[in-house]
Amino acid sequence: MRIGARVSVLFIIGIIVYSVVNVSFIRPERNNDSTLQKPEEIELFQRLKRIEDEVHEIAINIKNQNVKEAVVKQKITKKTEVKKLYPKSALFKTWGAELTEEEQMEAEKLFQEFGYNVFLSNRLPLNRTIPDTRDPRCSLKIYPKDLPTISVILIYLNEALSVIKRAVQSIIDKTPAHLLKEIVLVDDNSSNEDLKLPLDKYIDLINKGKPGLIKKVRHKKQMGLAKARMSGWEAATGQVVAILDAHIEVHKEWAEPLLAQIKANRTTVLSPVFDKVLFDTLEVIKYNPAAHAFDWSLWCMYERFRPEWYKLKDPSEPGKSPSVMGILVADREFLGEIGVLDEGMTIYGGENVELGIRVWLCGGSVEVVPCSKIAHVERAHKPYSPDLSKLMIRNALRVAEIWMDEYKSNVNIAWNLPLKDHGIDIGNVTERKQLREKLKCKPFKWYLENVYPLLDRWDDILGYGVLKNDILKTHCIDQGPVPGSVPVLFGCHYYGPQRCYYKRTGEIYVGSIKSHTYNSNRCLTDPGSGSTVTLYNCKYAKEKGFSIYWDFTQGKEIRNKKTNRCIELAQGQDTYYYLVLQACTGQEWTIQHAFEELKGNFTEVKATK
Ligand SMILES: *[C@@H]1O[C@H](CO)[C@@H](O)[C@H](O)[C@H]1NC(C)=O
Ligand SMILES: *[C@@H]1O[C@H](CO)[C@@H](O)[C@H](O)[C@H]1NC(C)=O
Ligand SMILES: *[C@@H]1O[C@H](CO)[C@@H](O)[C@H](O)[C@H]1NC(C)=O
Ligand SMILES: *[C@@H]1O[C@H](CO)[C@@H](O)[C@H](O)[C@H]1NC(C)=O
Ligand SMILES: *[C@@H]1O[C@H](CO)[C@@H](O)[C@H](O)[C@H]1NC(C)=O
Ligand SMILES: [Mn+2]
Repeated sequence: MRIGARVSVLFIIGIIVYSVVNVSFIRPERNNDSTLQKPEEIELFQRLKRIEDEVHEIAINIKNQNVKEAVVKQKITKKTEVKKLYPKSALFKTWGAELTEEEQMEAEKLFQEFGYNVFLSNRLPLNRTIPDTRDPRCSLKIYPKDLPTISVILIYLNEALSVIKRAVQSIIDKTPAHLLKEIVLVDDNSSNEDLKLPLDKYIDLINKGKPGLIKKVRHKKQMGLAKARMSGWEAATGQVVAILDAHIEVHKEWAEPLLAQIKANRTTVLSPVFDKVLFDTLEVIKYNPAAHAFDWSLWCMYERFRPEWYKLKDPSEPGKSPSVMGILVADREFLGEIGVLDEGMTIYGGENVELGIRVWLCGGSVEVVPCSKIAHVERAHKPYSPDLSKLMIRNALRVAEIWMDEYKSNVNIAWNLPLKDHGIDIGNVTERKQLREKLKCKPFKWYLENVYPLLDRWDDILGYGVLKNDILKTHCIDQGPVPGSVPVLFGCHYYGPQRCYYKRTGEIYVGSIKSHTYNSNRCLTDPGSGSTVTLYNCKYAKEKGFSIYWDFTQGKEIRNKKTNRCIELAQGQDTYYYLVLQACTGQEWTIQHAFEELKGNFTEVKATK
């Protein structure tokens, strides 16, 4: 797996924050228009798409560079000297040079509304040909004849009509008719007029030829993603359900490999592999298969498969995956038996992780199926700037509370929330906890050991958050300029660059913590001479035998175990305070959140994992 695949979405979002914070050393102001509104008020799907976009942005790094199919032929007549009306618009970066001014205006307007090129979509055939991006071995596979039937559920909110039609067309064209039980369209209360009468007319037209093939479920109010998926599942009657977005086109033979896998074991929950459809040219870009996973903040991300999969040396084979990224295919009844989806999850984020964990712990498994491919349209612009993290936190805490046992505090650590009294309402979890009991699901530890061993368990963390010296409580230890390895004292802003983690081993990480065992953190180090505190990659520093272990209890000094020097503040000639290493004078430090063990009275030791 290529490097890019391991980068989490959080990281990308982090970059935005960190680059402001770190490079220029300006205290970041929180965006006023990003203040949290009530979740119901937030246009759920817009945010869903944003997150997906970011996921796919990362995943483009793992695309096969050799794919060069330009499916989309722009057959717009050449005009001389047309003024570019929107030189800054992402839509016209590589596309649309030959459009008239009128056409540009129409295309830009549609683009602003939908975030992808609806102007072009409206002009492409519904049954356009897309390149076969599968591994060549896929077309050689032979699937059983008597496969289970499939209901395809398409969830949407204010999608462009031509995009939905193309999704439906591709499903009808590329799914064997005797296997396609129905297509269920779930409209989560779109306001788009196109999706009312015009879509109904299209449905009637298709149903005339194939009675009952398309069903429509329309929510009278916006209910959110988990509920939209639930109502699709409830309306479905096929043996297998595929719950998809509506801005997709399925590839040739997409259904058979999924159905064969479920026929072999009905407890297997599957995801196809998504290709990316560029928002401007609607070209299909091939993605290679990867597992779907997450970090401790429960942002989803691509992950390498388990070693066994690589040993097969056959990338057409299904691979076990810690979770799904959103799109899922499962035996309809089995999905019901294990509780379908947690309807207590309000906004996108975490609910796919919840499903993955639940499936694994309660007797099933999750796999990514490379021979089943789906082209998925990315969205370009982000018309709003919501505080995604606020929305994520609630769901992440809910998943942690229900499923993560003694590891649930890792979610608090990842989001830098207090261990108790964080004041975030996670809804009523009684029913889901009862479900877990009823299904006799395994402990979360089993999942970490057997399903997702790459997730670092964070067993030894005793304190986390910003580190402040009693002398100057407005300032915090900060990782300092990046690139660079000199931590500094800086006005507290509480973002990633100032997050510190004190471990039972004595290490102090500075500048956020990595969720995965294959990543390394940066450790506060006493270089032995001079007064400059230094940050080293912990794995490297350990190998080299550097002095990275510190004695610390809450409200006490930070003293190096080997050199006996302390991290302290010293006043320069300019009267400013600087972070230094020196002979201990008894300066006291406080870390923002501490487990009882760090508080020094040992009345309540951190649960051992
Ligand atoms: C697409 O549909 C049109 C009209 O039904 C048909 O003539 C054409 O052959 C189809 N193209 C493909 C690639 O199936
Ligand atoms: C749902 O749709 C109806 C009719 O289009 C509209 O009046 C109502 O405001 C919508 N509700 C939400 C929450 O969008
Ligand atoms: C189906 O998969 C589950 C989970 O991996 C496994 O425990 C079970 O033994 C499998 N059943 C069959 C019939 O292979
Ligand atoms: C939570 O849900 C359970 C079962 O659905 C119910 O018995 C309980 O009263 C609820 N708790 C609260 C605080 O609403
Ligand atoms: C010791 O434990 C108690 C109870 O858990 C707690 O209130 C207190 O803050 C802890 N720390 C110290 C230094 O007493
Ligand atoms: Mn999508």
